[in-house]
Amino acid sequence: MQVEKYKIDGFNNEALADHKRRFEFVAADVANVDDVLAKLEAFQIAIPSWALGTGGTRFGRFSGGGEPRSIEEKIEDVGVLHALNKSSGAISLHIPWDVPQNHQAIKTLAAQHGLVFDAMNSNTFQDQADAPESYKFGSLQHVDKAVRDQAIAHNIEVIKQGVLLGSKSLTVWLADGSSFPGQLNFRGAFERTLDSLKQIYAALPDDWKLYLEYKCYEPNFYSTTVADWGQSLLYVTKLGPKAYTLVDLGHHLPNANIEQIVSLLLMEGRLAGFHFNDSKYGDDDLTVGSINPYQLFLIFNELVEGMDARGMNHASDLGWMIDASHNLKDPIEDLLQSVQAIQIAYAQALIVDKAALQAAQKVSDVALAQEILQKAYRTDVRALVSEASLRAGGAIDPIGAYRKLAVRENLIKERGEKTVATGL
Ligand code: RM4
Ligand code: MN
Ligand code: MN
Repeated sequence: MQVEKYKIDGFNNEALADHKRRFEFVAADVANVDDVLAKLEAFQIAIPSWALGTGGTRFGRFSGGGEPRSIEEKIEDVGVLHALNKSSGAISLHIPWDVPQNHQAIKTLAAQHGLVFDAMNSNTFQDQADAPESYKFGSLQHVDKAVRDQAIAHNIEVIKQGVLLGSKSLTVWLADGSSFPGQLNFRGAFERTLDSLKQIYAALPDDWKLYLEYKCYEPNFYSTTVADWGQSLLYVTKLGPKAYTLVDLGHHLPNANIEQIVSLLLMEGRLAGFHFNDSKYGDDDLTVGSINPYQLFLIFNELVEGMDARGMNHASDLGWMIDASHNLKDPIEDLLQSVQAIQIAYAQALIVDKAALQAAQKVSDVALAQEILQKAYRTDVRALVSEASLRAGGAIDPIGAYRKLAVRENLIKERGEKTVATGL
């Protein structure tokens, strides 16, 4: 299904007067408002193909109605998101959950919805029915060369699929590690993993990047072979200039200072980009901004500051992706909320008075520095985000429009009440 522009316009007309009043109120206080709006309009956040169905936990899965049954329907759902917010212009595929059969047809369909293909994700954390080797004891780290070779070949196959779709990056997340002390020789596991990664890296086209994600625990509970940003950085430094460290917000130990990690990775030119989500306890994959929006703002503050220091393009020089799964909510509504939370944090970071902050830092005026950051954080920038969406042809209030236009009801009519998407 497609959300027609005239329907969005109709919805916007009703909300326009109220929106204008709120927009003018906040815009009056923002010196660089046109610059902020242009940056917000340019900023696109990729949607992972596995987030469009209702995610499960290890205890169960409660599928919702009208879930996409195929890669084509997943593209349509991202198309719905993008039509409403004009900021979800890319899709990130997980192989083998979503394997395209006809790449040209898939590319054309995506283009019809204004979408491109973002990073490709390999999967060596689940066994596939037709695969001879098992990943029970790891993939790229495995002691058995036959298993490593299978995992390497899979990653190279994912690159090939991505080339056909116009993607430019491969994200490698490894479940590899150990669950009990003594199970693994850490140095041996590192060396085997590095060797496997080198073989994958060698298959990367010149204009591709390899994103190496880290995660402190789970599914292994004692050690993870790419456990933290230091370990990821060690691998990518040894691999070469096309390898970068990917930060997934949920992959840290509690209370980690993620904004500092981001700042230093950027300084070293090794930050790949993000998997956005939020969490309370572990890798909870909750809606972005639902638990700790202040942390998200602080991360964006470092991103904007660090990218500007290196003269980087905010929209295109890093990979931006949501990595969340929705156990309770309508996945499309949840993704709309996540994208909006990212835009809010980004807009707030853009309106930080950087000159004043630097001046306060120079004289160690701690209280003033805090005031400057919190002034931006406490500004209600939602009308700026709405204005950017409106100017780009999207909805003033994407979730309101989604509900008013009864998109889910229509999807259920089209696809049925009992459909199950591939994914987690
Ligand atoms: C992992 C990690 C990966 C994602 C899988 C589904 O925890 O975040 O990026 O692909 O989950
Ligand atoms: Mn992730
Ligand atoms: Mn994760």
